[in-house]
Amino acid sequence: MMNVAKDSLRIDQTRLRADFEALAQIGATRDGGVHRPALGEAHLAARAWFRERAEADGLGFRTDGAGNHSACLACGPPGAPILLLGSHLDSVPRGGRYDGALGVLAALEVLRVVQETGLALPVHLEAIDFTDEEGTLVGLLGSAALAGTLDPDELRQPRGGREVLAAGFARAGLTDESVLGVRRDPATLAGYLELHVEQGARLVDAGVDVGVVTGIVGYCSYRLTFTGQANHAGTTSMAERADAAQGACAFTLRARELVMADYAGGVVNVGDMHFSPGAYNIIPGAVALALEFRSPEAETLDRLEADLLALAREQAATFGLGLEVAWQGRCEPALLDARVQSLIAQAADGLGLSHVSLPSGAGHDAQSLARVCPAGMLFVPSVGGVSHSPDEFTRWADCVNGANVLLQTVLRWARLDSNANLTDEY
Ligand code: HGY
Ligand code: MN
Ligand code: MN
Repeated sequence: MMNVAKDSLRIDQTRLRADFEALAQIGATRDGGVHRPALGEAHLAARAWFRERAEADGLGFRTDGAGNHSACLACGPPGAPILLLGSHLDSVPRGGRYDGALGVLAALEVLRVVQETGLALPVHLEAIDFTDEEGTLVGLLGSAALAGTLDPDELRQPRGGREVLAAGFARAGLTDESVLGVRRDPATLAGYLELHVEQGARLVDAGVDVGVVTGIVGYCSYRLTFTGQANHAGTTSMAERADAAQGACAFTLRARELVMADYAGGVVNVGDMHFSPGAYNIIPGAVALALEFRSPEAETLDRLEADLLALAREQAATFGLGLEVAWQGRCEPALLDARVQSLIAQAADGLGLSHVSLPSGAGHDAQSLARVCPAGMLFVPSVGGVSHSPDEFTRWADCVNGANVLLQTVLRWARLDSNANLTDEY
């Protein structure tokens, strides 16, 4: 097929829409979102649906010891490297229907278009759904395992709790050993591409169709437990209290001040706080909080980590409290391959779509893959910039644009040379 014919190839948007609507019913919440935390029943049901679709479409299917699920198309010569396309089907608790799902479904659609047009490429294609991108358990679990960068300590003290992890592994038939054993030889990977909703408002505010992602933020998680003394809320004078809530809440407020004052481009979040014993009339003896902070640079992430832990110790001392600090994982920031960015931009140009280069403040599986192969990502606009919420919304025309850019980027990548090797002539 001539390149000009390939340039005219488009995804089947009716088929993609049918998949999108069907998938959104799995784990659907009444307010229009989805609740599919990693390796929970709804997530496993979504994976079963994905497998059914792949096999019904005549595609190959594979899964691995980390539970990653893939539709496969052997469209290259024997022994050809694999160009991975994908994202994740798990969601945050009570999240949106686009985050991750669009990328997996668009990847599946690209394989179907290549399959039905009978295109022979220098690479095989694989549409992958990575396990636990969202960090209900660990964060980027499946992609880090595949890249061989998963830290075993993150399975020993996962941010979602060891019990939750073990229950999820049991449901999915996984073990720590099976997860740690799935590393792919980078020589077998031509590269990785991911379509994702922006989860921010830059594209929609600028009226731009496509974001070409330049880099992805790094993030680190801690569980901090401020410990005081549970006591009677009525008979204990204010001066003699060892009130764990005071330390936890003062830390939360001052962490925000610190980052806003000293870390432009950094963010901090306390996403959960648990008081114990937890009653109106008991001074909290302990308060555990879930701390996450992010920066686009690894060195800045290190400094932010040191500053936040020092602040926690300071607030504990101020209120006469103990402090337990539990590291819960870290995902390194990543720059995405400039040559892949160029292919994405060319594909958008070829489709008459406007595009802009921008960094990602959200974490993505592409940051795992970027450690071992050329990786690229493209965004489509999020209306109102909302995400990790049932109100997450992307216009269907933008979803179709994103899937077509993904398809055209694959076709451009595949015509580079006989092995789809990226050259530096971009
Ligand atoms: O949390 C994130 O940044 C991503 O959505 N997992
Ligand atoms: Mn995502
Ligand atoms: Mn997400």
